[in-house]
Formats: sequence, C-alpha cells, structure tokens
Amino acid sequence: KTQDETVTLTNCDREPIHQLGKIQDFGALLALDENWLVQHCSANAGELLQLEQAPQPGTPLARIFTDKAIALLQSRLENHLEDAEVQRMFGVDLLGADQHFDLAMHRSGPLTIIEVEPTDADSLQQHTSAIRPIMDRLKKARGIEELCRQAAQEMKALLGFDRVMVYRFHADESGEVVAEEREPHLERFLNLRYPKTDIPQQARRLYVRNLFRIISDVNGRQIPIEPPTRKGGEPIDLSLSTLRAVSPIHIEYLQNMGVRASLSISVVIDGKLWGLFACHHYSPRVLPYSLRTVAELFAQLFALQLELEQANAGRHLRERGRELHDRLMSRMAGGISLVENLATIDGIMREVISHDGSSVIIDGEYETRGEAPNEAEFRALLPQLNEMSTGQIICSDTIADLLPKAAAFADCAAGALIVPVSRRPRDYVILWRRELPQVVTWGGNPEKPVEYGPNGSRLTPRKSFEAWQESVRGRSAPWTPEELAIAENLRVTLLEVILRITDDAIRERS
Ligand code: BLA
Repeated sequence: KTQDETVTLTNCDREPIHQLGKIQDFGALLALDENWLVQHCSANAGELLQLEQAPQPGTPLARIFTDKAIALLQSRLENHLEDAEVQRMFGVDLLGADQHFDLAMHRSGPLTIIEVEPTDADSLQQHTSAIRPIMDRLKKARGIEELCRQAAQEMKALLGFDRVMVYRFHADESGEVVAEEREPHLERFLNLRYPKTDIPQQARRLYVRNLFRIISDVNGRQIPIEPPTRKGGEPIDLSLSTLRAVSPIHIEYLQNMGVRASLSISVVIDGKLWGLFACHHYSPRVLPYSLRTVAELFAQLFALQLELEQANAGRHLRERGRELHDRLMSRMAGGISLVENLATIDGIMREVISHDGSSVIIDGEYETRGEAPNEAEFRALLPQLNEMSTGQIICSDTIADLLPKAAAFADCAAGALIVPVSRRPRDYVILWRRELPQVVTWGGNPEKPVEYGPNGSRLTPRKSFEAWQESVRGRSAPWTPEELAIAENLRVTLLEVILRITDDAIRERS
C-alpha cells in the first residue's frame, strides 16, 4: 500500500488523502459498530463531550448521549441514511446539559461515523433566512460572467471570508480564477491560471462526492483518531467526513500563500466538477455547520442557474449560426464574394468563438482581419496544408506542431482553427489565437520573503502560475469541443453557400 511511500510533488495523485487517520480540531468524531458501541474516537472526544476521558473502544453510545438524543439519531439513521449520504442535524442537546451540537452522520464501510461540533441553538434559523434574498439577486444576473461575479459577491457577504474566487476548470484540467471578490488590500488573483496538478485527481473525485471542504486553521492541531486502523489494519475511510484533516502538501501550499483558513465548495454540473468556490481567510476561521450547509445549498443553486445559462448560450450560438448562414446567402447571392464577406464572418464568429484574428483564402485570394499571418507567411503553409486536408476541420493550440512553417509567425498567432470550405483542398476560413499571456502584474511586493517548507517554492501561487506558464509556452488557449461543434456548423454552412453560388453561376452560364 502507498501509506509508507513518501508523497512528493510528482506522486501527489496517489496520496491517500481520505485515510490520514486524523481530523481538524473544531469538532470530534465517533465511529460506531452495528451495535452502537464506540469503536474509534478522536482524541479530543472526551473533552468536547464533557467526559472524564475519551471513550474506550466498546463503550455504548447510550452511556454518552441522553436516551432522547439516541432515539433521535436512530430514527434518522434508520429512515434516511443511504450509503453515500450525510445526514445533518442542527442544534441538538446531546448530553442533557443544555449545550447544543451540530451533527453529521454517515456510513463508512461497516462503521457509522458521527461528527459533532458545539454550536448555538438557533444558528440554523438565522442562516437559512439568508438564502432567499441571495437567490433573488442571483436570478437577475445575465450571462455566465455576470453570474459568476454576482455569486462571488454573495458568497463573500454570506461567509465573510477575505477572498472568494470562482475557480473554473478548463478541458485540460488547469483552472482559471474567473471571478473574485476580495478585501481591497489583497493582491489580485482574478484571471490567473494554475496547472492541473494544484488539485490532484483523488481530491477532484472526492470533491464531486463531498461538495464542501473546510480547512479552519492551517496551523491548527490535527487530532488523531484512536485506534487509527480497523481490526483488519485498514485505516478508516474519511471521504465523507466534514472534519477530515488535510494533506501536509496542501497545508504547505496554503501556508506559502499566507492563507490561514481555506474553504472550497464544488460546483458540479452533469456529475462533473465544473469548478469551485475557493475562499481564503488570513486568520483562522470556523464556520458553523448550518452556515456551511446554507453556502453549500447556495453553490448547488448557482450550479443549476449556470446550467441554465449554458443552455441559453447554446441556443444563442445556434441562432447566430443560422443568422450567419442567411446573411452570407443573401450577400453572396447579391454578388459579394466570400473574401469580401470576411468582416461579416469574423464579426459573428467573434461572439461565439473567441479569436484574435481571422483569414480567408478563396480562389487564391487572401484577406485577413486582426492578428493574422500576412499573405507570404500564410502561402508558405499552403503546400503542406493542401496535402493534409481531408475536408475536415484542422485545429491546434500550437499550429506549428502540425505545420512547421507556422513557427515563423508564432509571435502573432500560435493556435489555429482551419475550416476547409470547398470540396477540393484549396479554400479555407481560419481563426487564429495568439499565445496565452506570459506576463502577470502581481500586486504586493515580489521580493517579500517567504519561508518555504520541505517542498520548496513550487507550492506558492507565483511558482504555481509559472508552472502553468511553462506548460503552455508557445500555446494558445485550447479550442473547446463546443467551439469545434460551432466551427463544424460554419464549415457546413460555408460549403453549402459556396456550392449553391457556384451551381447558380454554372446554371446562369449554361
Ligand atoms: C487541494 N488545491 C486544493 C484545493 C484547492 C487547491 C482550491 C481544495 C482545498 C481548499 O479549499 O483549500 C488549489 N487554491 C488552489 C488554487 C488556488 C487556490 C490553484 O486558492 C488559486 C488561487 N497542491 C499542489 C501540488 C500538490 C497539491 C503540487 O500545488 C501535490 C503535489 C496537493 N491540493 C493538494 C491536495 C489537496 C489539494 C493533496 C487536497 C486537500 C484535501 O482536501 O485534503
């Protein structure tokens, strides 16, 4: 097993982060067998539950909680607890001592895990009333960008964290800060990109199952669970735990960023991790479970609205595609050539596929808009391109990998989406993208000394950003599957337009 293996920056994906055998110190954990005997507990359980000592293995839960509390838990568990579900209860008087606890209960193999956190009796009520006005405001946001910005703002107001980011994953699993609300004195992370390795694979899988991740104090005590392993020697699976302790690698990352508390809430669309709300606080911060639950609910509602916006955007794209088709048809029927129509194509395509320049070559005539190779540079590609072309779209974020002569203009266009528009490999419409930005202006003092941990400077935001830059040097933003689908529509449209026009011309001549 991998437990004994040292985790390094290159084998992060194999760290068993769900089996660290420890929890954070803002609550306590009890693991029960099928007879409701405590078999494992966190070392702070005695203190938190006002016992003289931590419960020994085999202690009946009924000796710790009141009969009333036990009956309540049992009814919940019997009626509702599916295997992959966490039951929450708020403000329960567990001990008959007029002290209230929030509870999270779930099954982990044969064990029932109960996590308890001390709380105020009325905190749930206080927090649920917040959700309605938030949703009313969110509903008014138009478009994905505005929706993200609004959501970051609402989340910050709700949680009071110093920084709230909407962190969106790209197709290559790198991520981008697409919206940010922060205290004014903090440096800006908006638009920064980070490599996929910043959030390893097993953590991503976990965040789809368990949407909420709180790290209340990166310097806080980590409390061991005793005994740490089950009878067969297997560590307890804490995947669905709310108190789960944090990987030392990630702790180091946060410490290097100067962050004390971190919180992330998954945004899941179609069962896939679309992104996260990533929140930072620069002092320790424990949030009541009820407030975390409201924030999680908010993130789920946000995901639904995002899905709606994406569907709207898809419909909008199809409409624009039809519009492009009609406009080109009528303009070309009126005798305007495709080369002269580049402005129309470019204008409409710009709304649906971002690009920095475009070219068209038809019947040997070449025309460009924006940042595109000049005629001589482009003609140098043609022999190879014509040879390669099979009538299908060709695209790359480093076009020089496919067409080496494109290296000559890499500083102006690194990525290309090449749409063949005639049956013979000869006529093309091309969208160009420049290299992704390589320079970032950081706020704050770049010379500020940082104390690095055992894994060195890689685990800092700047080095992380540099690692991402390294991985994309010479590359444009990738062409997404949605964009390719639109480009395919464009290909069919243009092919049809051109064929029809030539057919008409032939008919007229004959
Ligand atoms: C987890 N890494 C995370 C999480 C985030 C990031 C948001 C979720 C946990 C949390 O909320 O803190 C990454 N945080 C970011 C990024 C930004 C941010 C990109 O604020 C940008 C602004 N991390 C590394 C490397 C490794 C690594 C190289 O950079 C591994 C070698 C590990 N990250 C790592 C692990 C976790 C993690 C193990 C899981 C922590 C857990 O849930 O236990």
